[in-house]
Amino acid sequence: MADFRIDHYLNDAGFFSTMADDVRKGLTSTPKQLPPKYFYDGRGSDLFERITELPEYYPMREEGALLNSIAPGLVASMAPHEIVELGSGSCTKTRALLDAGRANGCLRRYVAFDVSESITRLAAIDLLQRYDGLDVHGIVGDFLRHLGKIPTVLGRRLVLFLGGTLGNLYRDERVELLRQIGSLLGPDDRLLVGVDLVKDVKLIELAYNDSAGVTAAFNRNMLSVVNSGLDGDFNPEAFQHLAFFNTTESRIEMHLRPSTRQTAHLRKIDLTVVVEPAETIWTESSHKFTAASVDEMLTAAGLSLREWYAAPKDMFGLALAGPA
Ligand code: AVJ
Repeated sequence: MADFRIDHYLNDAGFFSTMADDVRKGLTSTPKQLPPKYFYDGRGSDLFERITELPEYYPMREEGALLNSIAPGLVASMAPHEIVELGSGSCTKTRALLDAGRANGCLRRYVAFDVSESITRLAAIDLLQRYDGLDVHGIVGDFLRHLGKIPTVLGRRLVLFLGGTLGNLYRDERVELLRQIGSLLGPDDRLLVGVDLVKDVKLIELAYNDSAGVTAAFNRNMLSVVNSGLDGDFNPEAFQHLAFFNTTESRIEMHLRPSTRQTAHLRKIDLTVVVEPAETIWTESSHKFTAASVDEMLTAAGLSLREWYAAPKDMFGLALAGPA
């Protein structure tokens, strides 16, 4: 009988206190900012799923196609006993690897690690039904704080960090997180990281300014998340969605800009926030890479690039890394 469990490390009290600290710090600094992890409540995770289906949003499709093409070879070459996925979300792309793992007969366990409890539960139950005999272990946590909660290794391990999520972090945070992930790897274990690549700026900007307005709704939803977490009264509709490529920093920035001066009260932390039309709340940075910048970043984190896979026209990249 396959094993199934979900462990929660984001209890309400802990979630509340980190959110209280993050929001107070972010909204009292200049420029005002909020961490992108607060996009992903139930509604935000649904909106993100819808983003991945948009015609303009290429990263998910490109990564999915690339994964499908490399999965059999990758699984054959290392025959992982377990796959640990950070930021697993709905796990749909992962199925290419799970299918290959099942065909190969090596795979015993899948560990899904995500901030969203609802999506992790749904995904885990779906996988249990699809993959007879596969142990499925969900961890609801924040990968910047709870990596240590990943169960002890069961054999050869393949860690996945897909979707370009690493690009949400800044250089020092990326290197630090990669270093921590590296500490979960034995000599024969591997890490597969998905990164969006530098390309024509118009294509990148379109992916974050879709014509159906889903990305705008996703961006504004962060204010609803803050409202419900901290008993606030932001009016999300009063904010305009802004997304542009910052060439110097090689990243998409998403912001919320009020059309008129907005005053919000966050009662649970007794904070009044005034946002002027001349300023924004910076909600996300999504860094774009090159093969060379990925190689350099892995090396800085004590890892080494073992294989580089790129989608046609360098639309997206997957880096397979191992301990240096
Ligand atoms: C989940 C961080 C990879 O940066 O493309 C999508 C999030 N934000 N549209 C990305 C996102 C707006 C996404 N990542």
